[in-house]
Amino acid sequence: MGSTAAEVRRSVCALDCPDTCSLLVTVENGRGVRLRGDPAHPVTRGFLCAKVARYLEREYSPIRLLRPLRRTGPKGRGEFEPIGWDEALEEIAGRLRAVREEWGPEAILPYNYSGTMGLVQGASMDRRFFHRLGASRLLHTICSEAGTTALEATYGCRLGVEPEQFRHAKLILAWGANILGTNVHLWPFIVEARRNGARFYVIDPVRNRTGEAADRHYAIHPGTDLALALGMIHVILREKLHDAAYLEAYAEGFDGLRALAERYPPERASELTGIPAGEIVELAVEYATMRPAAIRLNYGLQRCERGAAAVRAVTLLPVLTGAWRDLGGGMLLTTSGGFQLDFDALTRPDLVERSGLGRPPRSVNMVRLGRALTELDAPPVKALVVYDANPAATAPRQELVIEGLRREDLFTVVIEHFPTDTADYADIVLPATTFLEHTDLYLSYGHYYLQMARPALPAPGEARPNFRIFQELAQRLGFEEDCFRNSEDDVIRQALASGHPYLEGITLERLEREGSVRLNVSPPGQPFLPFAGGEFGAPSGKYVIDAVKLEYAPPVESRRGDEALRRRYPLELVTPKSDEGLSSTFSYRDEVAARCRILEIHPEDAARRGIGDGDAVRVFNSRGSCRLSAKVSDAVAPGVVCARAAAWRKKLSGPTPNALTSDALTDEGEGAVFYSCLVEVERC
Ligand SMILES: Nc1nc2c(c(=O)[nH]1)N[C@H]1C(S)=C(S)[C@@H](COP(=O)(O)OP(=O)(O)OC[C@H]3O[C@@H](n4cnc5c(=O)[nH]c(N)nc54)[C@H](O)[C@@H]3O)O[C@H]1N2
Ligand SMILES: Nc1nc2c(c(=O)[nH]1)N[C@H]1C(S)=C(S)[C@@H](COP(=O)(O)OP(=O)(O)OC[C@H]3O[C@@H](n4cnc5c(=O)[nH]c(N)nc54)[C@H](O)[C@@H]3O)O[C@H]1N2
Ligand SMILES: [Mo]
Repeated sequence: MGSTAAEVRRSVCALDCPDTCSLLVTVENGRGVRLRGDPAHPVTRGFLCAKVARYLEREYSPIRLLRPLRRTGPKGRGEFEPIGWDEALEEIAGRLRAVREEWGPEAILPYNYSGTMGLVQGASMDRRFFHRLGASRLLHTICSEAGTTALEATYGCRLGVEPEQFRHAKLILAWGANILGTNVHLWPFIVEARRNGARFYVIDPVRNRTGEAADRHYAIHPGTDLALALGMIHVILREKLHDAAYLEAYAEGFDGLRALAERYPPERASELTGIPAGEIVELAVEYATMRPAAIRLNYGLQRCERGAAAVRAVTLLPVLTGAWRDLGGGMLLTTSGGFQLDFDALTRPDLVERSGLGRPPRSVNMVRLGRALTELDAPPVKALVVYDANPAATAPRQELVIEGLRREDLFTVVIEHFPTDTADYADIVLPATTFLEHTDLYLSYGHYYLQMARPALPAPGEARPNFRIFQELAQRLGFEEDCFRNSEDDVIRQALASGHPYLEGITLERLEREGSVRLNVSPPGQPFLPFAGGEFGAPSGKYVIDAVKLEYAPPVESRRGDEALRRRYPLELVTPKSDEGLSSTFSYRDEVAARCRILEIHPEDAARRGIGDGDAVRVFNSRGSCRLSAKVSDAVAPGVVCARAAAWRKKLSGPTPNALTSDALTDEGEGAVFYSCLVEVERC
C-alpha cells in the first residue's frame, strides 16, 4: 500500500482573540497530524499560543459531539439519545413555528457570541434567519461594548496602532491587558522594542505573567483607571507636556478636560487608585516625554461599572501628548474598524420587515440572560437557540441562568462541538463543525489582515456548519427570500462588495489564493498611522472630548462603593481570563479546570480568615457561592481576590465564579461588569 503524501493546507484560527492567527495544517490520509502558525504571516510569525498549538487534540476529542441528540433525562443531567438530522430539524422547525403562533416571534431568543470569529458561520445565515423570523434581538454586550462605545464616541472609529509598529516604541503601557496570556502575538514586537531600550509597564490589579515580565507593575484598585488617567492628565497639563498644536488641530472639548483634570491632583488620584502619588507623577512625565509611547489597552478595565468613562479617559492620553504623530506611538484597543465590510449584506437587518411583526423586535441584553429567562414577560422567552456560546458557564448571575435553563416550558436548542454546561440543558443538541472543517471569512481586532479559510479537514461524524443548519431551518420555515439560498461564497462576495477603499482589490479569489491580505489602510509597504494628521482617521476630523462623562465615581461594588454591601462582602473579586483557556472553549481540559479552581488571596486577608495555602474556601455574596482552593499570594493586593474565568460547572462539580458576578450594566454601551464584584471568603 502506497502511503498518501502529507499535504499542508491553510486555515485561520477562529477563536475570539485579537491575534486571529494564520494556520498551516498538515494532513495525512484525511487526518490532521500537525498544526502550526504560518511563518509568512506578519503577525502570526510561525508560532501559536500553547492552547491552540494543541487544537488537534480538541478536534479529535473523544467527547466531541458527532450526532444530533434529543433529551431523554431531566434538564441539566445531560442524558440524550441520538436522532437523525431530518428528525431534529423537523422538530426544531415545528417547535419554533408553534411558539411563534402562540406567543409571537419575540418569544424566540437566539443566544450566540464568541465561539467563532468567522463571519460566515457566526454572523450571516443565522442572523438572516432570526431577523426574518422576528425573534427577539440579542444585544451582544458581554465582552467589549463599553469600551468600543467609548472609543467610537471619542475617536469616531475603531482604529488603533498596528501591532507591528509596537517595535518602534520607547515606552509601552499594558493597561488592563494580559498580553502574554490573551494576545501573545504582540509579545515579540514588545521584546524587540525592549531590546532597543524600551520600557514596559503594566497597570493591572493582578500581577499575572505579563506583570511579572514588566519593568514596573502598578497594582491599581479595580475600577479606578479613570482616576489614574485623570491624575496623569493633571500632571501632563501642569508640567505643560501636552501637544497644544495637535490638540488645537484635532480635538474639541479640551477646555472642559482641563477644568476637570484640575480637580484630580496626583494625591487624589493616589487615594482612589492605591498607587503612590510620586509614582503617578513619574508615570505621567515618562509617558509624555519618552517617545514613541504606545498603550496596549485591552478590555480588562472596561468590565466595571464606569468602564466606558475609563476607556474614554485612557484613550485621551495619546491625544493630549500627540503620541499619535510618532511611528509606534498611540494606542491599540481594537483594529476592527479597518474591516469595512458590508455587514448589512451579511446579516440583512431589513428582513425584520418581512417578519410580520410590524415593528422592530424587542432587544434582550445578553448580560441579563438569567433575567430574560426567568422574568421577561409579554411574551416570555419560550424558545432559546444557543450557538457559538456557553452561557451556563460564561454569563453572570449563573444561578439565575441555570434556573431559567431548567424551565420545563422552555424549548432549548444548543448547536455545539462539546457537551457543555449549556448543552446539558438542551432539548435538542446539534453537532457543529469546527473552523478546521468549514469555509469562513475573518476580520481581526488585533491586526489589519483580512483572511479566508476553506475546510482543511473533513467534518467528523454528522457535524454540520452553522451556515447550513440555519439555511435548512429557513427552508423548513418556508422563508423564500433569495438570500436564504446564498452559498457561503455568495455571502463572502457580498461582504467584500462594500465599495470601501480599504477593501479595494480584495476579492474572494485573491483571499483564496493568498489566505491573508492586508487591508489598504496605507500604501503598500508603508505603516499605518491612523491619527498622525493629514489624512486623520476620525471621519469628523476631530476627537470629541466630553468632560461631563469623565467625572470619577466609585463602582457601587468596590472598596469605596456601597457601605452596607462592603461591610458584608469586603473583598473585590476579579475574574480575568485564564492563560490556558479561551473563555470556556477549552474548559473540558483538566489543566484549565485546575487553574480555574484557584482563588488568589493576599496573605493579610488570608491570615485574618484563618486561611492557609491550599485550603478549600467558600467564596460568596448575595447572588451565590462557589468552592475554590486558596492560593495565598501577593500577586493580588490586600482587599482583592482573583479567580480565573470560564470554568465548566461540571468540571468544578458545582457553581463557578460566575455564580458571584453581577448583571449590572456599564455606564455606556450596556456592557457587562464582571470585575465590579464584592465577595466574602471563608474556610470550608
Ligand atoms: N488565553 C486566553 N486568551 C484569550 C481569552 C481567554 O479566555 N484566554 N479570551 C479572549 C477574549 S473573549 C477576550 S475579550 C480577550 C481579553 O483580553 P484581555 O482584556 O487582555 O483579558 P482579560 O482577562 O479580559 O482582562 C485583562 C486584564 O485586566 C485586568 N483587570 C481587571 N480589572 C481591572 C481594572 O479595573 N483595571 C485594570 N487596569 N485592569 C483590570 C485583569 O486582571 C486582566 O489581567 O482575550 C481573548 N484571548
Ligand atoms: N467571570 C467572567 N466571565 C466572563 C468573562 C470574564 O472575563 N470573567 N469574559 C466574558 C467575555 S469577554 C466573553 S467574550 C464571554 C465568552 O463567552 P462565550 O461566548 O460563551 O464563549 P465560549 O465560552 O468560548 O463558548 C463558545 C462555545 O462555542 C462553541 N463553538 C465554537 N465554534 C463553533 C461553531 O463554529 N459553531 C458552533 N455552533 N459552536 C461553536 C465552542 O465549542 C464553545 O463551547 O465570556 C464572558 N464571561
Ligand atoms: Mo471577550
